[in-house]
Amino acid sequence: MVAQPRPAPDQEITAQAQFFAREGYVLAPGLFTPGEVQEVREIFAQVHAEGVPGHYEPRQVADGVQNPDDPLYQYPRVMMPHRFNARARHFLLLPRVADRLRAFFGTEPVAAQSMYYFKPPGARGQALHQDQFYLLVEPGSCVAAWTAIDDTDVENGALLVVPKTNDADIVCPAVADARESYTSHFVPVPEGLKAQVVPMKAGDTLFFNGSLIHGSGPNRSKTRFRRSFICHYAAGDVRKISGGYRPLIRMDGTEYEVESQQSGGPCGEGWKGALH
Ligand SMILES: O=C(O)CCC(=O)C(=O)O
Repeated sequence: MVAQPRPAPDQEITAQAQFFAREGYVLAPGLFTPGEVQEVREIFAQVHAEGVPGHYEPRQVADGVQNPDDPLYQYPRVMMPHRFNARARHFLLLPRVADRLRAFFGTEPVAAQSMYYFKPPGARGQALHQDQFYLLVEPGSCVAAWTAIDDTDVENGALLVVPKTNDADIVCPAVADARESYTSHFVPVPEGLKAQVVPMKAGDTLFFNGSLIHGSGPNRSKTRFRRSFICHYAAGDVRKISGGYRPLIRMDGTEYEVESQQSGGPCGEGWKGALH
């Protein structure tokens, strides 16, 4: 029998929204069915096999480093798959995700970004950072929906979050340790707070606020990938966002045009935001 999505009673979503408002993140277990997880794996195995110019080019690491010994040289992330793959777009706009986002934003959401990380064995992680630094959503902030496509744990580089940093200022990042992180930006953990690992099962979705400090360590497993489908959203009254995320998409699939953000945010006018 094909597994069906678990019904989501209103109380479950209300409890998730309360936790999200307090801690800056919340786990929605089993939001994607095993069949959907398998479909997502297959979509991106095909993307990897065929490549997609401008969105997925093996042998290019995000920060532009060309090192054939780096596992990310063969398995870089896929950027904006909803722009070329109808099923990726379907998963970006999933009604189950939209229901949660409505509760978290308190209004209708719009979609800004999709990504897929393979994170193969031996791959570096992504140093602690804040998504709103890149998206520069105005007013308010963005929310991520990070869906595990494999079980994740400390060994294969599960996501790390710093609870309660959802109200933290967006800071101009320091330089990350390039041995541990393939991205160069690093936001330190504020005094008195701690980063914690969020182990997840394939199909679980972690929602988190755009100010929340989060990231991941390297995949130290010898054999296990740590694949994830990652989407970003803004509240439907958003007026500005970093240019690369436009046009936004309403959850009914129609386009929603907003202005390009001209403010450089906390790093000043030289920084105009970039896809993160
Ligand atoms: O998946 C990861 O390792 C980190 C992803 C992340 O931090 C992000 O998408 O903002």
